[in-house]
Amino acid sequence: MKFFSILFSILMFFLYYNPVQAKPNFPSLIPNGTVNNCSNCHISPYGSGPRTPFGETVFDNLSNGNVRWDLIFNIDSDGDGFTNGEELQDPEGQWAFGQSDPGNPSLVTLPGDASSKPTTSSVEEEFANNNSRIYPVPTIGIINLEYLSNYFDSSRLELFNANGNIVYAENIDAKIGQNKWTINLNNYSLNNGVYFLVLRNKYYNIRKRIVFSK
Ligand SMILES: [Ca+2]
Repeated sequence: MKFFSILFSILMFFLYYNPVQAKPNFPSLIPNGTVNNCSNCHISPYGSGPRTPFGETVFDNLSNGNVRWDLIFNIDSDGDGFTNGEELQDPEGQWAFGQSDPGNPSLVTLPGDASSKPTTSSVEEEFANNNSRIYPVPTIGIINLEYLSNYFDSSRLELFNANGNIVYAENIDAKIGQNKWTINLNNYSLNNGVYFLVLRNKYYNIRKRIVFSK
């Protein structure tokens, strides 16, 4: 009889113990948290046990049962070169608990695992270059660069002459989605000729040829 009693207890334990449900609210406390659920904060995908570096960051920034996302979005917990916000598709930390998930869930990576990080591959570079255009060519002065970006990031816009010297440079913020920049070449006392406009950030480089003819 005692045997059955113990067996019953064990059955009840497994019936009601669901490690994923043990912390039902945690994934919803960070943007796109349900994409990778417990793996964001724990080494074990079932939650509990040792925390990932991001899990430690979260644990250190809990307030009344909520995660202070505003304090941790700009930290790179796992040291892979990308902030927690960049990995969870909210690079500017604008998301708040209760809002729908930001950005593109299919691009979410693990903020607590340095081997999981956003794509900086030739695929991303090809995407950026295939989804960008420069016009008009040739130009008498005004030049427009339009491009589609999968990521928010600070970028460097540089104009090179045919000899490879930088004749103009500017730091800009690329946003997720369509971007457009306009430059008036007449403001920089340039000679007629061929120039190259390069936009680069840590995800991709876009390189476009310009013909300037006043
Ligand atoms: Ca990171």
